[in-house]
Amino acid sequence: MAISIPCRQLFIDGEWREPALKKRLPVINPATEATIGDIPAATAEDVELAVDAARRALTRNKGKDWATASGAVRAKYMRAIAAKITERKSEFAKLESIDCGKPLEEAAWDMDDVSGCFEYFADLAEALDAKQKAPVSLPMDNFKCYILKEPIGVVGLITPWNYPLLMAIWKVAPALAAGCTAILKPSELASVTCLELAEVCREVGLPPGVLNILTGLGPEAGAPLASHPNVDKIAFTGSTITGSKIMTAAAQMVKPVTLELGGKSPIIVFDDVDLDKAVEWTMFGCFWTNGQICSATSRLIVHESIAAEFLDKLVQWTKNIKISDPLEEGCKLGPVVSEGQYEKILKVISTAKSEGATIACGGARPEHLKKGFYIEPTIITDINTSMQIWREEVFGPVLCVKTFATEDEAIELANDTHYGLGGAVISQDLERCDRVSKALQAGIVWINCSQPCFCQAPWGGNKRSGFGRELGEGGIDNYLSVKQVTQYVSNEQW
Ligand code: TXE
Repeated sequence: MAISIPCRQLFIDGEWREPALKKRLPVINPATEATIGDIPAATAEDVELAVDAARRALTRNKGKDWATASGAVRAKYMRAIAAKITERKSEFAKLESIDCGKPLEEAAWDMDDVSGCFEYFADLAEALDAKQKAPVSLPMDNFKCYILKEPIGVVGLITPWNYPLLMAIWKVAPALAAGCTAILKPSELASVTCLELAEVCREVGLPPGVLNILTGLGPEAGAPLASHPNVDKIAFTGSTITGSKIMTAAAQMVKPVTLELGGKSPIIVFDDVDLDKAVEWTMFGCFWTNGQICSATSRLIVHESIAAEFLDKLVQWTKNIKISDPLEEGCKLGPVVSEGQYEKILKVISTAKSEGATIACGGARPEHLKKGFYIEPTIITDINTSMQIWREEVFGPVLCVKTFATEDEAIELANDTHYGLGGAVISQDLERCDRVSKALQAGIVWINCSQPCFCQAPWGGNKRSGFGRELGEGGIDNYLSVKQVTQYVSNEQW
């Protein structure tokens, strides 16, 4: 049966709007390479309208605007959105799956996380009511001081394609909870579920302009948003190179940014591990979502005394991963998102081969799949640390392996990277895990696992993986500004 997607327009000021230039972009199912629909392509003119709408929603009528509505009111809308997404979970999951190639089962878990994230930040929106005004104790009696936490204003949210709806919600939910109004610009490679989110916002009656959704290309729709003088903050997840462009644009306006960028995260496996469990987490850490995760632990650093046995098992199990159309029952690995990514990944693998690395398994298109952007899960050994495959983010199902002899050597290898997003350590010695966790230069460290993520815990990286932390209680602070109010309370002349 032919699969198609709903035909939508841009979502501006609570209404569907045709893009100013009437341009549309094809939606390609990466599993079949078939065009299954199209999405509107916004340009600077549409950005202008969306920013205006967001500004009006922020400051519309006294008492009726989003910024000064109570957190409890905002939470009510957010919970309604979460409930609708839960209600339409299987439809959303299917759309996500055909749009970005994610196995249907994984897409369904993402939808649970989407609703969970909205609910979590709805709770924080309510809690904000009690914390919005907080006294500060001063050393002088004739002054009183308090701080006000206020929404930053209109925010631009630019997101990637690997978790299309979830990455959007990581930004939309805290922004709305804080009382900001927003313009979301999802990735042109996977925007379908974000446009469905717009429909949900209409259904629950979210006030017009509070959330505007502009699909389109980065340079045409993302760049004018990042540099817009009336956008008060930009939050971005994506590549380091685009992150740097966005930061440059924001710098012109001295506009705050939070950046969650690429990674090349290590997983260190010590010699005291339960082999089966360690192999499972290693596979999960790198092949989950086809390795298209910013925090994928794509550099395996394994103790030399267990390396041969560990690798043997890892290769055998990896060969058994079911690769198929993501909608097929039991699929564990679908296609990568696009032809561009497919070609980029195969090129990096072929460069590694020509530089002398060994492909222990994978490295090519699976023979049984003639169409679609499929790449076998790939394990690469005989690596030296100057190789591109070891140093650069691949963003595909490619695991690089090196061995180590001592704990210090493992840490040195792990930290020898420009990135600093994630890291994992696998060992039964918890004191060692604790030591290694402290030594790793990363924003997220997993002990005896890799990749589990909870919206209650802060997320973000160091070095060229960006800065700022999303999620967790502090996640809402990304969208709040702090105002100091100091009052002179004495009758004496100052
Ligand atoms: O990313 P981009 P792409 C990495 C991964 C991947 C590479 C390229 O290594 O291979 O990036 O993917 C918007 N001004 N990650 O090209 O360009 C764009 O439209 C404003 C890691 O898809 O970073 C999209 O909405 N916006 C990553 C968003 O930026 C611009 C997830 C991300 O796209 C813009 C995705 C511009 N000039 C890719 N140019 C992660 N950290 O999770 C593009 N965009």
